[in-house]
Amino acid sequence: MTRTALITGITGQDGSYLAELLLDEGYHVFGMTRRSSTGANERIAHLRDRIELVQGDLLDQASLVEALRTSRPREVYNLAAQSFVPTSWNQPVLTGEFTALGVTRLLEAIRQVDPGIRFYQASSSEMFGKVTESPQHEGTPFHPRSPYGVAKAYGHFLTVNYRESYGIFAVSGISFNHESPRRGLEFVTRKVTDGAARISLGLATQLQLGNLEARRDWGFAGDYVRAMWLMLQRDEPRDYVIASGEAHTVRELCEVAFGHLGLDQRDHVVQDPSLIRPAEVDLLLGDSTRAREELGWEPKVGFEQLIRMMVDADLARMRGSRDGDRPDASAYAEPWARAGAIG
Ligand code: G4F
Repeated sequence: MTRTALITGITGQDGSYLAELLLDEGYHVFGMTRRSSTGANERIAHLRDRIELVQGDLLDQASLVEALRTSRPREVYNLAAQSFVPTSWNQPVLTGEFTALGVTRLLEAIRQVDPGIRFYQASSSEMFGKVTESPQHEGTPFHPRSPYGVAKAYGHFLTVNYRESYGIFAVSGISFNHESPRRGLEFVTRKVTDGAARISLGLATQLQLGNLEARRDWGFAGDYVRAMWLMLQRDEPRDYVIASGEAHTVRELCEVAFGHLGLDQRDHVVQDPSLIRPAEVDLLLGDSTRAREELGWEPKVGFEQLIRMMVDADLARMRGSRDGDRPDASAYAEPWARAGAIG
């Protein structure tokens, strides 16, 4: 029998990779989109005739019930959120509505329509925030440093609570930063790879960044969606950290990106104090031993390979390349990033 999945946030980076994976696994894939996000479908344009879109909004309970009734999924992946950390200081209430209460609305809709649905919540390493130990694992205490991190912690605990209260197969995947050529331009990896490509083509001379000493555990989004899927195939629901296990500074990221183009980042990167966050997360480094042992998951793309892939994709996009062997490079213009899209 064909399995059916519903993905919220399908127009985002992770949603598009997950949709590809589920289609490859033979799923009937539904994607939930908000009315306002229907204009930003670049990442799923190549899948449009293989997936079904249903309208729904994490702010609107009735629309979630309707989306579930229409799609009748066996699995629901909640990848939608207000996911850009700096925006969460400017729009803390809206961030809470989407990223925290949206989880309650969706789980309540599941309870109402079909409590047998398996539910994946996209939790975040931002919940660890001001870390108390390194590397961080499933038992590491949370100390979120932004309204976004606080909202994600709520979503995480609510997922655990619905599992414990109602016996729903609900799991939380605590993903560390994951990137790709489909990453929005506001996130630091893509900002750097796009900036380096621009500079190498003579389209710009400088790149303004904030904290160059922040350290992150960066992996490839295509690897991380596989872990999400594997979590819902287990006999028992359990939460997992998804991480590469390597941390690098933003400065190192710049060195790899600019170095790949034969440039020295010191000639181009400029620190802009206005980009420093009110409260920074200095270091995130994940321990994904549980996922590796119980899910048999491991990342395939390493840090330098990932950054070089992103630089090459940005370069190809700017050159107007339509290389068939670089599917990510040609398809993406920039509007969703500039618009600060949800999801
Ligand atoms: O790329 P970032 O904006 O990602 P951040 O804040 O770590 O959050 C991302 O990862 C989380 C998982 O841990 C997700 F939950 C979340 O949704 C998102 O995907 O910033 C990374 C680091 C920060 O320390 C930031 O201060 O890079 C530093 N940084 C330095 N200059 C910058 C910049 N970040 C951005 N976005 N832009 C800069 O110019």
